[in-house]
Amino acid sequence: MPGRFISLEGGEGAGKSTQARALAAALGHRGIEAVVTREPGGSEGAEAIRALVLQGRVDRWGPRAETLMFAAARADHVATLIRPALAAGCWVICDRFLDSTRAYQGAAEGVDDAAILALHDFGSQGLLPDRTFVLDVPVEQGTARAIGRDGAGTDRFAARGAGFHQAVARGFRTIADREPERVRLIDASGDAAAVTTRLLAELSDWLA
Ligand code: T5A
Repeated sequence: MPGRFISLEGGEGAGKSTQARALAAALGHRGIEAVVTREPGGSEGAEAIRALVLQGRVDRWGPRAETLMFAAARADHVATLIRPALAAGCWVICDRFLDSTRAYQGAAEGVDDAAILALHDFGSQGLLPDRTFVLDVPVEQGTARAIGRDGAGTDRFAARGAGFHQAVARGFRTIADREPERVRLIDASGDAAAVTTRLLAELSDWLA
């Protein structure tokens, strides 16, 4: 049986990495092997692009160049890690995927959603997660969590102002509103264990 593909999305500090690990552990207890991976990155080629796109001055790249780099990184990640893992029957939990490009480069930076989807069709043959969780926390709370983790060190996106991050959050909510079959908005406030419980409840149809 092919595996299930889950993506975790949301703004900075929403708790995606924390929940990806917790979900994999909870699935492991149920006898389900889950591979945890991330974007940008997750494969050797995509990790090389990650360094290019996240480091340096905020204005190092424009939104179109960023969109192309994220799509290229994703194409490599999908071909070399995600599809083979799913074909081997593993579940894949991906910390960010296509919807991050739609929210950051699309909603917040003005790149056309149809163009982002067309690039995804070309680069990754349109692979979509079976289920996507958007972890929703107020921007200030997410920023505080990220600062608690990173201190002053940030990447090119985290360094942008509150207005940018509010636009990203609206972008994610719009995707969740428009694609309810795939995308579920999850309250990611409160302690991490409570958020994991909410996520597992949203997977109960697959775990019964
Ligand atoms: N990007 C990415 C794009 O612009 N377009 C794209 O297509 C893609 C794929 C990637 C950057 O690239 C941009 C978006 C990003 O800006 P990254 O380094 O991979 O950056 O990091 P992010 O994915 O941004 O990770 P975040 O900083 O958003 O953090 P997470 O993973 O959401 O949060 P996490 O789990 O690390 O938690 C942060 C801190 O909060 C604590 C954790 O212990 C940690 O210290 N925490 C909680 N504290 C209290 N209550 C909870 N419930 C908590 N959950 C976690």
